Amino acid sequence: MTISTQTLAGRKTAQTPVNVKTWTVAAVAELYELPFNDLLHRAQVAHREHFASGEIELATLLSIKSGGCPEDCAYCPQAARYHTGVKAEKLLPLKEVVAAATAAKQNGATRFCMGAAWREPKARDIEKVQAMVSAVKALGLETCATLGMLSGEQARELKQSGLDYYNHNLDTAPEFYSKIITTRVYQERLDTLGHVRQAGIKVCCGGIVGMGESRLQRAGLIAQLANLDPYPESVPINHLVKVPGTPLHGAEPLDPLEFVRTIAIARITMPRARVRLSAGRRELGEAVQALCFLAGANSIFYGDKLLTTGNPEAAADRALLKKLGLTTRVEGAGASCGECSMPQFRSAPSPSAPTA
Ligand code: SAM
Ligand code: DTB
Ligand code: SF4
Repeated sequence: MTISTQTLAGRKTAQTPVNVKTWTVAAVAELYELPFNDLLHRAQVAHREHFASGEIELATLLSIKSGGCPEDCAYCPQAARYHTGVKAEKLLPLKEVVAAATAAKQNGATRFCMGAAWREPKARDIEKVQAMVSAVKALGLETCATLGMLSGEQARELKQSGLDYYNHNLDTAPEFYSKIITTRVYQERLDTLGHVRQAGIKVCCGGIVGMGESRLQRAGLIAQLANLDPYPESVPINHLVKVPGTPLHGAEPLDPLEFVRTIAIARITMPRARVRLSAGRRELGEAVQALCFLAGANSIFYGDKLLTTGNPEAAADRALLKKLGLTTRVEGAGASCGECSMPQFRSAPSPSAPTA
């Protein structure tokens, strides 16, 4: 367990988090019951203690292998068994990945996430992804991959090639999980997270809200994440994107303020984590996203596409960040300014920058 001892004006740097307490589901559920303003105030205090509150990380996603997945995740447009119009493609060639990462960097992203629609990668896949990770890292970007379940050996191989983060979500509470996925069990997800952590790769782990789960089950997901020891460095909170053809296409709408509450509770329970406002931003609109930033979200996927679904246009995101007076992380993975230990920031990328 790593504990950051560096402080600056009372702020700790955002390093590998440490669990200072265990969260019961009941304690998380109590946070959901707080008056909205009190909840957001607590989230703001937690956020400002550990981060510059107006600083947002821009990460760009690329689907390096789309569609044809054998799994049955009820939300996912890439599962072969659902008729969603997503075609099964081969792994992208290295040069296409490098071109996309180069464009992402030019557009102001500092983190590049490569996603593959696999249950788990094969040995030959890992070799190819290793080459992609090394090449993206050489551009000066932080690297992240999400490839499905990993063995300990595969995690170590990815670490050797320079992988900074591995994204593998718990997705929902253990009690609700079997309603969403039957082709792999919760424990297999925890095992992969253990392999990633053991290999020394930073953990990016979160879930999806709005799949028909109860508030208590949302609390159950957050408690699971917050009790990982240490809790993840990076926590994507996805709002379900309802894709025609998937079993969850007709899911009941979620009150957007319940989504904001979930962001705030992720911030309070995992104060040093980068809380990522992930899928579903197009549907949330500007006002709800602004509330999410107020609630402690400090990372977004930036670029016109997520993996297979849409994301706000990069120009619209730049305009939103500017309107809210938010700044973005500069290149150089957590680089400090030289005079202090806080990471460097800049104004929202220039509107004249090319779009992704
Ligand atoms: N196949 C790998 C896996 O499942 O771990 C990696 C890719 S998978 C698309 C990554 C994550 O995207 C999922 O765990 C889920 O949380 C999120 N996701 C997928 N489809 C989504 C949707 N329709 N709405 C919101 N989040 C979604
Ligand atoms: C995560 O939690 N959300 C991102 C990232 N990790 C890989 C993926 C969202 C996918 C949304 C559906 C799609 O575009 O296919
Ligand atoms: Fe496959 Fe991942 Fe989609 Fe599940 S979420 S169907 S494992 S691509």
